[in-house]
Amino acid sequence: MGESKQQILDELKKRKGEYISGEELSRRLGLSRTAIWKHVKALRRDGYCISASTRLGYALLSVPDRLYPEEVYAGLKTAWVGRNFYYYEQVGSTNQVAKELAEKGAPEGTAVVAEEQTSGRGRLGRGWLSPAGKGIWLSLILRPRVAPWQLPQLSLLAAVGVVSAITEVTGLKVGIKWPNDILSRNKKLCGILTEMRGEMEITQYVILGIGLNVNLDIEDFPEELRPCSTSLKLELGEEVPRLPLLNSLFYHLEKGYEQWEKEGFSSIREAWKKFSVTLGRMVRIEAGRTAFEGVAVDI
Ligand code: BT5
Repeated sequence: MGESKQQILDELKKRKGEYISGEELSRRLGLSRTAIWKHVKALRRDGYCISASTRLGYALLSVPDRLYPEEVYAGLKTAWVGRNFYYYEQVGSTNQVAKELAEKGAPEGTAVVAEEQTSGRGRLGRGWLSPAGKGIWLSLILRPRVAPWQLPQLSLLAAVGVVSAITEVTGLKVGIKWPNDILSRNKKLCGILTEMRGEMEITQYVILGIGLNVNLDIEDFPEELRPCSTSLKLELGEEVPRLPLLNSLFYHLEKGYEQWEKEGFSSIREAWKKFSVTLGRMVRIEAGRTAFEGVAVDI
């Protein structure tokens, strides 16, 4: 966002809901009244609801539920996750974009977010439905300093982070199905896809992809996904603002990751077990041509 436009937005935000005269804005920011009007029109196009009255001036009535970098930065509670932030209206897959950035040396904690993915990826070549403005479609670049065999722990860590953020922001009780699907009432709310590049014993980067269904309506899902998928809106019966959720997610991912690097897997393991809906149940494990059945008791 241009500097003047951002300054106008900041002034309006300081007194959200109240009118500030065009004259006062122009005096404070050293901009002409015409320039201010031009930027207000641009902000309105971005989705900011700004009332304009010749007598009273301008008032910011509401901020759009968009994951604009300026809005994300304003609520950031992290030291490094999300500080380097790439925002797109539409991409094929945020994991793909993040991978290209990681190859070019993007720092750890770089986040890629898109309002919409046109070819969102699931695991094993499956797809991920990612309609515009309805979810958090996020990829995070990590460069963990651990042995390759420890890397699968990362997706469990991510699942715990997602559950913590959902609980903090909405209070909804959700569970984790092995290894890292987040479920509510047994329906899938969030999926996680980790992709990595490593050579020999050195991991160069990991892309942590998180797809969280926030405000999808039932019609957003194709017929075949409806029985087993859900969104926060469908669970709670009301729209959930995505911005605080994304910031909370960044916070919990950073906290979990730092704890993991410092103390190892034990703390993550305990949290994961607490949220798990798999433990205590009969499970079937298929490994190639053989299969086992039994009760899952631990990880
Ligand atoms: C996953 O795969 O659950 C991992 C999904 C990761 C998506 C994120 S979004 C940001 C980042 N960028 C990407 O391109 N991907 C990541 P899997 O366990 O394979 O589940 C995929 C299956 O879930 C599909 O085959 C569908 O049956 C179902 N599915 C697809 N979209 C869904 C949705 N939005 N909600 C619930 N289920 C869905």
